[in-house]
Amino acid sequence: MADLAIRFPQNPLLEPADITPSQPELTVECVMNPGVFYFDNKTWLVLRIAERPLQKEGKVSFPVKDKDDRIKTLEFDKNHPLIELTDPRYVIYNGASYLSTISHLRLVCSDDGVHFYEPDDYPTMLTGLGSLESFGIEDCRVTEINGTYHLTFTEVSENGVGIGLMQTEDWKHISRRGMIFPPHNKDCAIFGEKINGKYYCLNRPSGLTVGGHYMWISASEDLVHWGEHKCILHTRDGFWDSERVGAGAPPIKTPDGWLVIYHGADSDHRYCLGALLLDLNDPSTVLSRTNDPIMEPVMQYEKEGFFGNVIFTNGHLIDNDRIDMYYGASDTVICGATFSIDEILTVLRDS
Ligand code: MAN
Repeated sequence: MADLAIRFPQNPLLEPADITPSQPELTVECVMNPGVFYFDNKTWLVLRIAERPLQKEGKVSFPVKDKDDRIKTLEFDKNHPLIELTDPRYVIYNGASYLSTISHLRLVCSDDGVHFYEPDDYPTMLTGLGSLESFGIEDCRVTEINGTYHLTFTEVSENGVGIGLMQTEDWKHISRRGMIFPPHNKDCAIFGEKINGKYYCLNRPSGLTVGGHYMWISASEDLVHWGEHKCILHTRDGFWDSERVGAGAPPIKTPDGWLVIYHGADSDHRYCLGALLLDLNDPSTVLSRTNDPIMEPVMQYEKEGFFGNVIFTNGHLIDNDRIDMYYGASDTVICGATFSIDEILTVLRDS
């Protein structure tokens, strides 16, 4: 099947050189995986900025936060016998895993959806705080429900990887609601309205021995306490989504059902996007799933970078039939693409 995405001709829209580091001693390595929302007649992105100190010859160094939320740097010899550096995203020392960069979230806005800037009159930086975010916060999804914006994002620390929640109405006062799903869980997308009186979200716990990186759905009365967990989507042997699957942005309501754009990765960590259709009244029922990706890494900026062959999305805006999707390419830059909802639904009807 052909790639259904029409990429923005201006791609990449944002790259590390466009971003001011959060601290003078850090370098921005990646600007990626933005949450997206519409507010005050503008398109806003909640960027994920990944930073580390400038790397010295023969050494590997990375930042973590201490118990007072101050950045400290850990540095090791690259050829230290206890160091493992097989994946650029991680540093393993003496059996303990760290991230090679620390991420924070940064707000930018745009009048045309293509040129983004940090507004002066808003707090634009959200950094990890406390013992559950000492390795940073990542990959924010934004769901607006009746004027309140709900931010779900990955919280990383030596305790594991879980899902945090923040809420705001005006983007000036943001309240932190803490961890809503404990480790290991990520990729949390809240539906934009109640279904049969309850809130729902997609999330992605990971089974360590039995199970896998599968998509789940959970329900809540208050968006903070979640239950009625159900596993709705497995990986598929021999397919492009054979190793992991995870929801993208909040599901899109269509006459056919809830449309979910999701990421799938294979054993080579190649990340593509596919689509799912969930029942409108019972979103734990999967009605259809695309066999082939609807978007694959093909452009140079999607194939090469900090971690190549990755298309990862967690944000979009909807305008009638058009999806304006923003995505991280190769975990390095931010790009945009449009889809037609109708075209995706046609493929789902035939799947
Ligand atoms: C994980 C997450 C994403 C990242 C991909 C590819 O799924 O950390 O943020 O984009 O891996 O590295």
